[in-house]
Amino acid sequence: MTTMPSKLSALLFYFLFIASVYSCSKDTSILTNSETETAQEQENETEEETTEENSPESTACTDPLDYIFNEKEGLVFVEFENAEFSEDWKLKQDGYLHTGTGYMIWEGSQNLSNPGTGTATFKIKIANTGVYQFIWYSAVRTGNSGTDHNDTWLRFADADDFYGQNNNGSSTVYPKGTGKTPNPEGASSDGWFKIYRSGNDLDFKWQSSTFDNNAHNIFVQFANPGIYLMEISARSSGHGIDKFVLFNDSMTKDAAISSIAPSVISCD
Ligand SMILES: [Ca+2]
Repeated sequence: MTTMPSKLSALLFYFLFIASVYSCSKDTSILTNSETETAQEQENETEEETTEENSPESTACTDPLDYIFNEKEGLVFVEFENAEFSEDWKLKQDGYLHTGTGYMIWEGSQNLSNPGTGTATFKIKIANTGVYQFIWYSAVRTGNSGTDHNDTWLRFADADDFYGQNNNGSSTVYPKGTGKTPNPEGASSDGWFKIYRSGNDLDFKWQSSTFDNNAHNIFVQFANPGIYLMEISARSSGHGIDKFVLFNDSMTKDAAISSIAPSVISCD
């Protein structure tokens, strides 16, 4: 065993001590920076997760083509403008009573005999099965006659039944093209009913009738829970539609049309 001169030994010890202190100090500094970054990253991740969790519906539910209107307690209440419309349907917000973001009006050519032009589709999710009455809130916005510019085509092709019935229930009619009879007087084709409002009070009101000069109310039967398609297509120019309801016999017509909360919209 060799012995180091005491002066050299002391110098070496001093050097090692300094190196050690410097090293520790540096490690501490790195650790602190590293911890800060990690904490910042975690904070960012938390913010991102919170944002994603808070807004899945608002980010996913911006396209009207994806909208599903959810029936609740026997009622469906939809703002008519909440669908994808072809270009000749116009959204209006002028001085007529309406709710939501406005009402839609057909400004294209008339399609008095042929449904299928200027279509829009609404997906209705039914939980409570049964028969629902259909009524929309519409207005004559062209001319001064209550019998012109007062109708639009309507079809429920995948429902279990779709028919018109007079007030006392003594007459039931089915759209032409379904194979079911009898059919209404007036225009009907390929499963579509012409749905009109009548009277010379031209402003918005709740009425949906079919069968010329013999008003029949409109009913739809949904036999199973699920999503059904409601289609509209343009007939009269100048017919404005603001909203519609479907309601079953658990509520009155007055209760349905005085609803103020639209059906919850979910998405595909
Ligand atoms: Ca509306």
